[in-house]
Amino acid sequence: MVKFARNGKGNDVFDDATYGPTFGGGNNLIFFSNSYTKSGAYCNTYGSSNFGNTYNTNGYSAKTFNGNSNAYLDIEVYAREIQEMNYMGKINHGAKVTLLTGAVRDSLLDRLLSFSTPSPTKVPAARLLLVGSVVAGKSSFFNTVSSVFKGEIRSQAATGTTPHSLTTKYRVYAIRGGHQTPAFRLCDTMGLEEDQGLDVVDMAYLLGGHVPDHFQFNSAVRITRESAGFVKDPGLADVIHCVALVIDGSTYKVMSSKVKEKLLGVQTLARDRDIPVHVVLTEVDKVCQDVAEDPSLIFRSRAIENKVKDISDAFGIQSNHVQPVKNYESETSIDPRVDILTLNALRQMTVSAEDYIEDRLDDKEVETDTKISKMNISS
Ligand SMILES: Nc1nc2c(ncn2[C@@H]2O[C@H](COP(=O)(O)OP(=O)(O)OP(=O)(O)O)[C@@H](O)[C@H]2O)c(=O)[nH]1
Ligand SMILES: [Mg+2]
Repeated sequence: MVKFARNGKGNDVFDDATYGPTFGGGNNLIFFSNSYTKSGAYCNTYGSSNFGNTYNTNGYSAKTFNGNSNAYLDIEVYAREIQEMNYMGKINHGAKVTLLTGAVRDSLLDRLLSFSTPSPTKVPAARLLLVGSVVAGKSSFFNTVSSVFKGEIRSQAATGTTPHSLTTKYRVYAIRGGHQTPAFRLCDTMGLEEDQGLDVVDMAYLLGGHVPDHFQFNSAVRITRESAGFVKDPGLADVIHCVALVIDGSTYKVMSSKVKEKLLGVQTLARDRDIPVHVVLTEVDKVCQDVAEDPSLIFRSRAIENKVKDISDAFGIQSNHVQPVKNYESETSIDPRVDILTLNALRQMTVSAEDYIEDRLDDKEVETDTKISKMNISS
């Protein structure tokens, strides 16, 4: 190995439509020129070497390297493509190289920052409800989203491992940070437990937008119309527009059947109201060691593929609505590979929320038209 110092004349390396990757302003090293021909076992690529122009070669010449010949025995050509992550949420084993890079992260972030609901005046922000068992990673998901948008690790919501839900207040979080507040809210709830915590009536009120921000949950007392701050007449802006069932992938197999029933109950309530339901599959780093080491391998992991399939079958949710994520929990700085998974999940949910809001706005227009036509008939 020899190192050539640049002499500062520029064009150290550049791309050229005819020559391909080229080193040196005086074409110190050109590998190709126009086309190549095959001659016996060799390929002549019509490259050339003219050392010493942009690099100080310390007396080495083209002859030293290749005997002044640009004939090759073997040439390998690599195409590097930056493809956006497989939005289908499917494990794509056949995918070539999925680069979970800063560029992809930035483009997803931009999309979410420019997201707006179909009617920003009537519905300023899409409300995404996080529901799941205790310790599923609901509050951590909010913290992760907040970290992604703020560009540094944040831990606004309390998280931790406790026998009963650590989150006891309903919180409707806006993601503040940077220059913009994206047009979605994450609604964090108390964890579902076997014999206490939220029940189906509480959930119906949550979905219907009757529960105010900062509402203090009480495991022993059901939410009623008399509860503090109960929103009696919620509008389209107050209701939930998309439900995310937050499921810890590492403990899903041992999830109690009662909690699972509660989750299925929430799903039924949502479906009865045509509210889209997604799954945010957390703690996938504990499901697959490879993913723990490199989160970009998430869509290549057989273990995670199986987990997505199990959950998709058990809940009857299409697999592209089951989003594996890795929450920030002990990291000290953000990682584009983790950010992309989070942003991808959010993108899926906001798209579904958008569809739901659009449908409801259409319903309202039909209602108004019907009322007007009835008034015309009666007058
Ligand atoms: N390794 C790993 N740990 C996680 C992940 N998500 C959450 N955790 C950890 O799991 C624990 C519980 O997370 P929380 O976010 O508090 O869970 P929660 O669903 O809000 O729980 P409650 O509010 O108690 O119902 C915390 O110790 C987190 O650090 C993840 O993706 N990977
Ligand atoms: Mg919590």
